[in-house]
Amino acid sequence: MSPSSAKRLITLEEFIIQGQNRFRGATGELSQLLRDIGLASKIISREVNKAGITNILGLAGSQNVQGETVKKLDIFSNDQMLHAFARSGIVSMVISEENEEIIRMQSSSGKYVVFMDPLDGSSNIDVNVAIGTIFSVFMRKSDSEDYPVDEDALQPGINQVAAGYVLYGSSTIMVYTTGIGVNGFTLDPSIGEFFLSHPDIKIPEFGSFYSINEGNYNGWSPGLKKFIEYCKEKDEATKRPFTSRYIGSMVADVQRTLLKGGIFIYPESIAKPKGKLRLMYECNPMAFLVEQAGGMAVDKHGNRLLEREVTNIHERSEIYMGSRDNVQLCADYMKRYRKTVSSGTKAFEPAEV
Ligand code: AHM
Ligand code: MG
Repeated sequence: MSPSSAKRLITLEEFIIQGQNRFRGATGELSQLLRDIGLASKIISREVNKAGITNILGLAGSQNVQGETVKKLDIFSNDQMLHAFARSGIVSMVISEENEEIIRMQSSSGKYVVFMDPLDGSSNIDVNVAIGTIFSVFMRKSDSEDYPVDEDALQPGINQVAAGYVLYGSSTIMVYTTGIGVNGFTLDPSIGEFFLSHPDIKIPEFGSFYSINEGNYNGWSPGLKKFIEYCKEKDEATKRPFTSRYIGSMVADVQRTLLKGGIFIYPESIAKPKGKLRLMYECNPMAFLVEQAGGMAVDKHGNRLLEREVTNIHERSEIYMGSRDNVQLCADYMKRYRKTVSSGTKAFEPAEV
């Protein structure tokens, strides 16, 4: 095979630089930030892959063979991401699932604010199930000469300038958007390089999968119950029953939904009136990705999730996201049934906590 006929592989670095060159006057700072995340995720991927063997070599909290204290993987991942953001001095604040407070970086002039869940689904580590890192990037509103203020972090999802995830699954894949489509890069661990493997991801308009924790069925709204019953009914014309798939690791469930279509739901319920997932570092970045791939993400009223006002950096939100047809149908069910019950005797209104 001549060199010219060999398939030309594009690395994450090259792709980021090509993207940057398309914008005249781009400073390259966002590109740097994405490269930093790429590097941190390679280090996390290496540790995640060692997790099983680490159990043999030393449990978290104990000392490993080099005499170092073994850290829990979610703490390790948090540290790696924070180091990455500290390195280039372009991030002024980080909000992490692992830290109650906003982390103010030394470079207070950095123009970006990053939200992250450094290792989502970490309860799945012990059973070798896929887990992931989620990130969401905003531009701060205050002047970079001043210290960043809390309001810089409290922005609606629509203001995100980049978002993505890294899935540590059967292979490690980084999927991100900067608002011009969604692209995925698979890590070749033998040379430590991410290559473009999923260019311009488009979610199917319809998919025959539904993904939700059905153990919580009794606490759902009547409309959601009806929608899930619809998914299970037999009807060849509409390809039902749909297939149920739920990993319980958001990054993995979203990755399948993006590639194969369908709907992923973590709803409000009687036990969890605001759902479980966090708006700023779980729901918003995934909503941005799915919209950029041509899909939809809404709240329980069918409103666009990215427009939700935020009052607390760690607040929770319900999420209904995926293929347009599936999400629209689910939203229609919830609206239709809400009307019926509210005009009747009893409306579903889970109590606020
Ligand atoms: P975590 O941030 O504590 O890991 O929890 C988030 C995870 C998501 O990855 C997943 O979608 C969800 O929790 C599953 O929750 P449940 O077990 O209630 O279905
Ligand atoms: Mg999480």
